[in-house]
Amino acid sequence: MTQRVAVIGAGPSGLAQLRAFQSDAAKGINIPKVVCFEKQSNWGGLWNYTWRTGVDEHGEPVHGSMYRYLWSNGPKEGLEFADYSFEEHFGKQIASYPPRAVMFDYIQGRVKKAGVRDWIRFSTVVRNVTYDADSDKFTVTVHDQATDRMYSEVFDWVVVASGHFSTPNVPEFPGFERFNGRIVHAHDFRDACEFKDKDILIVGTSYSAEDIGSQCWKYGCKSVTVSYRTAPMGFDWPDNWREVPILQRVSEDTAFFADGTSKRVDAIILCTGYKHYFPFLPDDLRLKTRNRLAAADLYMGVVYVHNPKLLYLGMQDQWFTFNMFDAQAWYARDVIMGRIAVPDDKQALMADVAEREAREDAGTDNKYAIHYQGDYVKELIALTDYPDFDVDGACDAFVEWKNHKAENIMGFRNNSYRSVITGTMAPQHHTPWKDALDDSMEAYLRN
Ligand code: FAD
Ligand code: NA7
Repeated sequence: MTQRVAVIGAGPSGLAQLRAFQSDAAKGINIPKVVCFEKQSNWGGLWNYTWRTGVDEHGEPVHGSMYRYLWSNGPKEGLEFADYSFEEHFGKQIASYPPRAVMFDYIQGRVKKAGVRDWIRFSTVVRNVTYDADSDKFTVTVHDQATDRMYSEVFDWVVVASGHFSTPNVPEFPGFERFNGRIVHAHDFRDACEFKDKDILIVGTSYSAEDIGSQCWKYGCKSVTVSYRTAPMGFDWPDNWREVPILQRVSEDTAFFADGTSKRVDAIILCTGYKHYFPFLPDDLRLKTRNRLAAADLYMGVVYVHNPKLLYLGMQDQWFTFNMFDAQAWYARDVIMGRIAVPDDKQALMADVAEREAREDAGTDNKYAIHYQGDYVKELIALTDYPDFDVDGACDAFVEWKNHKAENIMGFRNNSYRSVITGTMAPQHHTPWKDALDDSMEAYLRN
């Protein structure tokens, strides 16, 4: 009997899984029946931009957290697919921090070439997954929104690739109920022009805080105040930026901070991160982890220790993205194909997780964290036929990127790096990021 594999989600991780199986099929190897369920009407995951917030056209929570004008927040040289370079896709080398539309086009290019679109059932939400120990099979129940029909199918393996930057973590601060302006989480932020000429308060100090604040600055907000819980970001911000300690309360129009200072603000943007949230998984299958490099309960960062026929992709916090999802997907494929044996001993699986956590916890700086995740990618690709590439070179690009940010936070995207896949140096973009208000693909590729 042909084995059946369910893949939940057709974002970069789920698409990596399809491509991994297709690359075996292209060599004439018999592969399982792979069915990918995707709740959106198109692929690309977070990169499939939507203007919608709240619920989608069917009443489902909107998956998208990306906004207009988003440019890659790290150099593309750190995420390039080893089997499909930017040069192959665009016919030339392009600058290093592509806007969202350019990235989306690149992601699509590889899977169009692989011809896997008809493996995906679009507008189909996974509602429930159960595992039956007697049959050693999963039952996956889905809702096909196009026909408004629910049905169930049985699978031997389930790969969860539903992402973890879509369900916002939304803290409440005293006075929110009477604040007169807009209070919005980063998940629902779409267009920086909304905040033109406004004084904005940002809560949080990680990627969303830095980038949404920078977007609003670029598109003409009046001032940015960033409230930190642990430590300020500490960049050399423009004159109309300020970093202040944690928000304590707000009145109708003013925010009050832990150092006794206050600021009149028009809007509050909560850049307070996301929750791993799997409403379709019961207790025995549901991953519970913080957003960290060594995700809890995943052997080799992929295999669920409490049920090794359940695999998770992309659940780690991310320096590496697309190429790490690939490394994981190729590994997951080879586990499913029986080429890689997972120890039949839960203690051994949990010991692997504990070792990864301890090694992550031993780190003290970004460089350590970058190499930690780079080493993980190397560990995985050494086990499969995913094309080997210079992972240390990609780590170097990330370290350089961090240095460029420290040098000039509003100018780091003007730098370029060398591809570790093709060896070609990226050209410098024709317009500095802060002046490039038109970030369409046509405008970006004009180099
Ligand atoms: P996702 O892209 O989230 O895709 C998951 C898919 O699963 C979605 O298509 C979703 O619709 C589907 N799905 C979810 N639940 C169900 C269900 N129940 N049934 C069916 N389908 C379901 N990474 C970078 O490399 N560079 C960047 O510049 C960058 N910027 C980012 C900016 C923002 C604002 C955010 C939030 C993330 C950013 N990332 C960036 C990281 C991002 O996580 C990855 O690039 C990538 O999108 C993760 O891929 P994924 O497939 O794991 O998850
Ligand atoms: P992150 O990286 O998880 O960061 C969350 C931030 O929110 C972080 O600075 C936290 O502060 C802060 N936070 C969380 N809860 C609170 C409360 N209650 N009060 C104040 N501050 C809080 O999420 P991002 O959205 O920035 O990034 C996620 C992905 O999106 C990332 O991979 C990018 O590619 C885009 P802390 O430092 O813990 O004190």
